[in-house]
Amino acid sequence: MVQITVVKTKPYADQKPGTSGLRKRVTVFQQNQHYAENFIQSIISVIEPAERQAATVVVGGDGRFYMREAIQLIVQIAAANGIGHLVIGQDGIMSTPAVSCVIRQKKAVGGIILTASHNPGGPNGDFGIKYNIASGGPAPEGITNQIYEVSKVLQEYPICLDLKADLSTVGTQTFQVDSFKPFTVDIVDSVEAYGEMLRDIFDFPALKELLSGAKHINVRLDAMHGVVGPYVKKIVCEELGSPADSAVNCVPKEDFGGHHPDPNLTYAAELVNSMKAGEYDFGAAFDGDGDRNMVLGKHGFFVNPSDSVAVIAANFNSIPYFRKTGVKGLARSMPTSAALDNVAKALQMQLYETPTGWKFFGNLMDAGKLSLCGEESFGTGSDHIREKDGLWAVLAWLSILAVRKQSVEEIMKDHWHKFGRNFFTRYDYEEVDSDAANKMIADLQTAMLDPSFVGKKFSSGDKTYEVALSDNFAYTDPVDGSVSKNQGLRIIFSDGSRLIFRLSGTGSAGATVRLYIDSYEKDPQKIYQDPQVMLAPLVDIALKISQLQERTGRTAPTVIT
Ligand code: VG1
Ligand code: CO
Repeated sequence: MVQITVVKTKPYADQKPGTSGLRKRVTVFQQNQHYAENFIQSIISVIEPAERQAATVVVGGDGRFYMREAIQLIVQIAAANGIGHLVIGQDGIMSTPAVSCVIRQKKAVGGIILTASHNPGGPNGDFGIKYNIASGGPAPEGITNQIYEVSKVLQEYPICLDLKADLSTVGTQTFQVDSFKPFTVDIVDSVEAYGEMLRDIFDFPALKELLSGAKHINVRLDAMHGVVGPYVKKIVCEELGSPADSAVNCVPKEDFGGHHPDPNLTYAAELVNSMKAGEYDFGAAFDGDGDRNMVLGKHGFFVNPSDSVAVIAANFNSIPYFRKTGVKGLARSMPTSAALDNVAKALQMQLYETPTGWKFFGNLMDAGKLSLCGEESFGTGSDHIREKDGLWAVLAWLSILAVRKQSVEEIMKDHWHKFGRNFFTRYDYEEVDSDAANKMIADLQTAMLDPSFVGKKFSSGDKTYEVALSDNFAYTDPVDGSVSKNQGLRIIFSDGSRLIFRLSGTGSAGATVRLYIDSYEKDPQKIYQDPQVMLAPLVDIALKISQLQERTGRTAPTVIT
């Protein structure tokens, strides 16, 4: 019989979940007494006590430093709160999309994901905890607010200090916990359920032919030492026959080899460089927890994520899942370029524009209004689960290559010809002084919301843009009517070009300022231009209006996408 101890604690004021979970430096979790315990208890507190004995909760993480300790705390605290059943990935490993899949498959009440996603790891890096609900999707604001409210007043939590689960062996462990029904912990293979799901979505024989048949293409997949390594190895290499050396950095590491596990042109430079020689036809990288993807063509031809989801939408017939279910609607986050809107118009599909963060897509999917969506931040996915899904996006692209028998570059260029091109760039200024960033945004908002701002003209070089609309984006969920305000400052010019400013909700130190620029061009003479050249006047105008450089002391962004 395992005893329950009630531990006295003091609440923390800073456990408000951000865009996707609570993210802090590892040292914050380690050095503050009961910091992780408090947050875990706050999550479990939102599960109705009457439901707990019959409840299943899924637990998994991206393998980063401190994950194992956190999982043991979850086991001990869940048991002491009367949760009946946990399902945990072997060695704690489970990608974010796989957790979403397993929550749905097991009809769990929710899942806890140990990850700070694309943020660096290791003893001096970041740690994070996300909570997903029964649909498999990230907890919506209503729930994260409840978690936050509990965390601000928490005085004690129950814990089974003597309980320790063996995470390494697949199988069921049963514990007798004081006054409750037996508590069971199921350790499951990290890949199996997810792999099975993909087999139902895609045409595996066709993908196998593409990757290992007589006329196969060569791919290079970079797991960046994140969680997706075992999934790529098992599914793409073992099952679809891609050579073992086509997948690199596939062993999850606690510190991601010292890098940012962030699939963009800056942090996935190793992949970009290895693609340049032209040895590979297709390349992809994933983030720490496996929900993001970056797609590259031969010689490193870059597919912007905003274009990626538009291409998948335009070619949905290449994917058996969509042929079966049809495409019920499309969606993108507000800062994502309007490339998807053009496809929606052409195919006469409904297009939803949501705030940043995957949690806003869930209700639309549950209501049968949305099948395919994406974010500019390298997130692409569908209603097969309720998270963005890196490997799914890669198999979606490979399915299109298999059907069209064209290169990534040909498919992309053909798309721009047909639909026109949305030139898009995002500038990230990381770890800026918080006060300076907040003040810049506040002052910009004051200036932008002044009625005289609409109609103002801004020029750079020979380009002039006139403001047609400026606001702080607010979203009313069409399904439950909930309203989310302050989701980003946007300036829309009369030609449809957009400037967007927002502060990141996933950083762990200081503030990250994001500037997004989207501008449409349909002139076939201009669609192959370099986005940085095309967008230079708008960048210039954005920096002028916001005085970003003067206010933050940054002359250049940390990352350009
Ligand atoms: C960022 C991205 C957002 C994404 C979120 C979580 O949020 O902009 O599009 O959904 O990260 O992605 P923010 O608030 O920093 O801009 V993940 O892969 O880090 O869970
Ligand atoms: Co992620």
